[in-house]
Amino acid sequence: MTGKNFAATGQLLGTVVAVQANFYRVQLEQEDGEQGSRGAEEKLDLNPSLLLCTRRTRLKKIGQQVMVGDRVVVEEPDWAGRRGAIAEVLPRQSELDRPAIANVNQILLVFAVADPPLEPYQLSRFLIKAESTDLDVLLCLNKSDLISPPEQQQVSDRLLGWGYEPIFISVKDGINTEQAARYLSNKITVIAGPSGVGKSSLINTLIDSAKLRVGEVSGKLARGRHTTRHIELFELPKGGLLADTPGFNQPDMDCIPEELIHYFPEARKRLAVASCRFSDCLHRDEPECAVRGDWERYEHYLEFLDAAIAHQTQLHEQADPESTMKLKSKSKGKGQSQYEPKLESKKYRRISRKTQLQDLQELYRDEE
Ligand SMILES: Nc1nc2c(ncn2[C@@H]2O[C@H](COP(=O)(O)OP(=O)(O)O)[C@@H](O)[C@H]2O)c(=O)[nH]1
Ligand SMILES: [Mg+2]
Ligand SMILES: [Zn+2]
Repeated sequence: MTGKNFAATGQLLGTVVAVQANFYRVQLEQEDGEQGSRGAEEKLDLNPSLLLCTRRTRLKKIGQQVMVGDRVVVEEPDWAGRRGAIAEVLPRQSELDRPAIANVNQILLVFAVADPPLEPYQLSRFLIKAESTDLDVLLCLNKSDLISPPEQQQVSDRLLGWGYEPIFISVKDGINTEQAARYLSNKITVIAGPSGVGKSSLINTLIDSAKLRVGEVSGKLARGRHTTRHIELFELPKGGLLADTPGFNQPDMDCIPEELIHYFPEARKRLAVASCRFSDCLHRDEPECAVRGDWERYEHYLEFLDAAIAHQTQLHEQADPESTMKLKSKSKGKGQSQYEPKLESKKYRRISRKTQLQDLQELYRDEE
């Protein structure tokens, strides 16, 4: 237990909750090993267990980065000036890329049932992106005050078919927000979803000190590709940390094409009881495929697969712009292994030639 470590070694342990230039804000752990939880009326700036820290030169020399979410050992605390130095970064349990946060336990996806309207395709994209992180995915549907109970039931049934059990909440009317909060305690959670669905409102309800601006279109301004986004973890009153992600608005389909299928719970269910004839099946028009079939999001799968393949192909072309030429002139003499990236994208291309059939299938579907 952390409390014992604290007593035995005299080490100060904490979690990096924000990075500002070369400074790290570190929330120290209480002696019982829990994150500090204090009265809601106490502002974060007055929090005595929050230290502004630098990174020890030794860490810089070994190239040890410090991320938001990292658990760190703090040395030489200056309690009056509330300063310290990060001497060590504990091994990470997980590492998210965008947003860059370590040790995240789960993703809380927030959508609204109305205003903005619930867009199945957009929701699907966010779900796939969330699933691709390998973290637990929690789905909250906000603004439930705007729809009737039968409408809510309809949405619920539909998403159950996708393999999800959403929590319907209303931040405005305080419906189920306590229930949602219980899922967050003592975990690091990243909140994601399109703008306007009530993410900032939810965070403000859960954490008084957060005071995020509601109705702010921060997403639009912060979406620029090279803008570094400020990431901050907010401490939940009952323990646990929560991060907003203004930059998570339009998830890219940058996953590995073969892995995409595993991000669909419906397909996972099918693959648990049957296998495709070919181990490298992409579940399009291959014979004896266990996945292809009559499930709602199969169309989404096909579209996302095309996007993922396009992304992969582009990556390989960037890595080796003259690959087509090289492959032609050298493939006779030398071993093929060095052209693997090229061959891989060629593999996808060969399959995607069959998209004609797929286009037909889509036409049929459109006509139905
Ligand atoms: N009707 C209704 N409106 C809400 C609810 N929660 C938030 N809103 C409104 O939705 C708008 C966007 O909220 P905001 O928290 O800024 O969304 P964000 O962009 O996801 O952070 C604001 O005008 C909020 O007042 C809710 O439960 N019901
Ligand atoms: Mg917001
Ligand atoms: Zn298959």
